[in-house]
Amino acid sequence: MDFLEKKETDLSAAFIQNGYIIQPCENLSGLERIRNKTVDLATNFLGVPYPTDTGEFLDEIASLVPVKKLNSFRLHILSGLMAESWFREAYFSCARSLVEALVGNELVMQRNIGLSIQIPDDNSSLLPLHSDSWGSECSPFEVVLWIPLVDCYQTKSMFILPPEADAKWRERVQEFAGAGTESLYQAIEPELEWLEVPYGNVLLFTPTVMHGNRINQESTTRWSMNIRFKGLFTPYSDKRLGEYFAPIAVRAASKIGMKFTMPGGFDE
Ligand SMILES: O=C(O)CCC(=O)C(=O)O
Ligand SMILES: [Fe+2]
Repeated sequence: MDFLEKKETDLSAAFIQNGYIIQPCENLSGLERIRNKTVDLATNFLGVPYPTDTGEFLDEIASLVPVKKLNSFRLHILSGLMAESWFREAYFSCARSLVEALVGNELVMQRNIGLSIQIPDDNSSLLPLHSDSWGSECSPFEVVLWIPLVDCYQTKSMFILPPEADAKWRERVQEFAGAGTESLYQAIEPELEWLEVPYGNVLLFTPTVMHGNRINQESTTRWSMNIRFKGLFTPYSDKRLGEYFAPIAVRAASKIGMKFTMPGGFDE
């Protein structure tokens, strides 16, 4: 039996086939609020006036931030965003129905935020080819909601190896154990996909397949955020409920069930 609605069935099939979905943001004003706050925090750090064109300001940030200051700049913005009480819900609202369709409607959300700022030609903040699920810390039930603050394409974006190719290459990874990740990357390179995600869109992907990024060879800086979600009642690995993940949507029957205790001394 499969009583999913047609729209959900189609989304599920595409997600399983491709390993990702890219679609328009479901709450553009929420996304704008996140981007404006990011720009606000960036201008505070740099001591420059708030720009008229926020997108261009982020794209051209390399002219204002030297690579050696990049990490403290990034951490300043991250902690400023995390301090905003509205941030998490706004982020989730960018793809709420998509996450509900593909993951479920009882959810936990990663407590930390990932923020990538990748300046052109900078090799200091790369995430080389990996699958989060190969280590024990990531549950294969997780999905990553990845949201760009600027147009992302080619090497300004990330790449993913579609599930079918991933399954094929996964069988062979031990052949590359000696030669290392770069040689594995070279082998899979013809089969991987660079994800084009213009500002105003969201990307949801499964971190079970190989993915990562390379040096940004485009002329402008990449800004993207990533936060993980999974079903509340899916298995937990090292990333614990309450520590790494926080519940964001718990339904009434689950609340009753989790509180329920059997009466004692009534054995009939
Ligand atoms: O943003 C990227 O380029 C990679 C992100 C990633 O690896 C992840 O979120 O698991
Ligand atoms: Fe990853």
